[in-house]
Amino acid sequence: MGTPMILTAAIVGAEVTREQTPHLPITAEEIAREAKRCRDAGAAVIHLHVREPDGAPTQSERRFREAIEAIRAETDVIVQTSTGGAVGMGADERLQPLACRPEMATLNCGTTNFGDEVFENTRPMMREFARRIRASGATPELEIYEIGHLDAAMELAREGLIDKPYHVQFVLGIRGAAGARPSVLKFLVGELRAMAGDDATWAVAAVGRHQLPMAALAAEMGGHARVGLEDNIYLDKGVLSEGSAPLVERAATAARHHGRDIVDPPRARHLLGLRSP
Ligand code: KMH
Ligand code: ZN
Repeated sequence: MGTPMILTAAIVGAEVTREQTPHLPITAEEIAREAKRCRDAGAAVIHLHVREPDGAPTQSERRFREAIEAIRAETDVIVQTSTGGAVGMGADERLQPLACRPEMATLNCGTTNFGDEVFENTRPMMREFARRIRASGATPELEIYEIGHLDAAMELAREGLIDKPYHVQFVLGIRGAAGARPSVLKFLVGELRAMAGDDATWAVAAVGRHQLPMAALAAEMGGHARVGLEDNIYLDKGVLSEGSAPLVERAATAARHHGRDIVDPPRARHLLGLRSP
């Protein structure tokens, strides 16, 4: 049996539009159907954003509750709600999904360029988000877009605001931030090991055409990976992916090729040390 690998499917996001791809799920029913397809393809975690019926990104508790209930009715995946939302949303707005008591939630570990915009995550915001995520009972996933974000995350650890084991997601290839290059991932993983030893798990979420190659590299390096329409809408050059499930399937195939064992949600819960759902 190979070493376990957790696949996360980011099935909605905040930026992708129906104009870019008709395969983007928007309603709670569409989101739940896609979550089930991704689970069947090998995803253990769904990274969740939600939309208003017109497709606008929202952090509305009501929309999250609808989507989470619909997902729960379909499948047993781990739901990881976004606290990043969309660029320009305020902290309280972004934190609303925690009221739904998700099993996991993202904790963005620093301000970063995000295309031509700025995605704000000041250190006081990070502390507040860490406290609120802990109070909700969710396990944070630390979103790292740059090397300095890793230092900022470890500062949260030293301040006692996050618990071991730390779950780190390297988000690579956002325009204006660290590129999705193998050398960057290898450097970041080395730094993580130097800072946290074996007290951390890591995954990579790479953008656009880098998504599947970087997921395969993560499989080779012993990490975990996130794929899905939030970060990449193409299955092959010029070929839209019909939802996130085909991307999960590709990542799972590559991972098995590297001898990895794709884990189901119960095993992922155990590996990530989540509270009981
Ligand atoms: N939509 C991005 C600005 C997260 O989910 O925590 C932020 C994002 C990160 O997607
Ligand atoms: Zn997100």
